[in-house]
Order: sequence, then C-alpha cells, then structure tokens
Amino acid sequence: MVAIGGLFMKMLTAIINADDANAVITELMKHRFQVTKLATTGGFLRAGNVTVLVGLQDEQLDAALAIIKDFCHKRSQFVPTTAAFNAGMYHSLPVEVEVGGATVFVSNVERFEKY
Ligand code: 2BA
Repeated sequence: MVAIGGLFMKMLTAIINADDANAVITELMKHRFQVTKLATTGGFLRAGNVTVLVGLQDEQLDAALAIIKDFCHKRSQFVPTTAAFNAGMYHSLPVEVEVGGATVFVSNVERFEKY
C-alpha cells in the first residue's frame, strides 16, 4: 500500500467533522496512506472542520474511501439561523442541521512531482 513518487493518479479531498479527524487520519496512516491535514472552516456553520488530502494510486482509492466511510459519522447540530446567514442583530430559533460524515471529492492527478 505504499504510493511511490510519480505514481499518484488520484487526489482525494475529504472534508470531515473535526471530532472524526483523528480517528480517520490514524486509520489512514495505519494503512500507510500519506495524509495532509488542513484546518478548515465550513462556509455555512462557520465552524472548524478538517480537510484531509490523500494522494494515491487508482487501486488504493476504494480502501481509502472505505476507511473514511467507516470512521466518519453523521451528526445533528443546532445553529442559530442568524449566525448561519449573517443576519446579525435579528434573533431566531436554532435550526437543526445534519453535518457529515464526510464530503469527498476525488480528482484525477495530471502530474505528480516530488523535489
Ligand atoms: P458547512 O458549510 O459549515 O455546512 C455544514 C452543514 O450545513 C452541511 O453539512 C449541510 O448539512 C448544511 N448546509 C450547508 N449549506 C447549507 C445551506 N445553504 N442551507 C441549508 N443547510 C446547509 P455537510 O453537507 O455534511 O457539509 C459539511 C462541510 O463540508 C461544510 O460545512 C463545508 O465545509 C463542506 N462542504 C460540503 N459540501 C461542499 C461542497 N460542495 N464544496 C465545498 N465544501 C463543501
């Protein structure tokens, strides 16, 4: 399961809940994926989430996706509607929003270099 320089064919970009991030990354590392963790913020909730970048070979994709699927969980979150829509002084009841487990983009990698 080791990706060797020059052979990456896919880039997996996964936006995951901050509470799931450690478990997902630990499991990916256990399976010898190379991982970059970015601290990101969701545009709607304006709350911290984690974006994980994984460069991998085509045949590794299913294994990586299975780990993300297994270790990310959907959860409900209550947010003030005014907070989400930047309505400032206007108060309103919190709304329940379902977040996650993971939002995953898979991209083809045209070229991979390591210097
Ligand atoms: P947020 O933008 O903070 O969104 C958090 C959750 O709020 C979303 O969960 C969704 O259930 C809800 N939500 C988002 N925009 C909404 C809207 N305009 N109206 C009503 N509800 C809305 P998820 O879909 O699981 O997304 C979790 C996080 O993944 C998002 O955080 C965002 O950071 C990222 N994300 C999701 N879809 C994306 C996309 N197409 N492109 C880029 N980032 C995305």
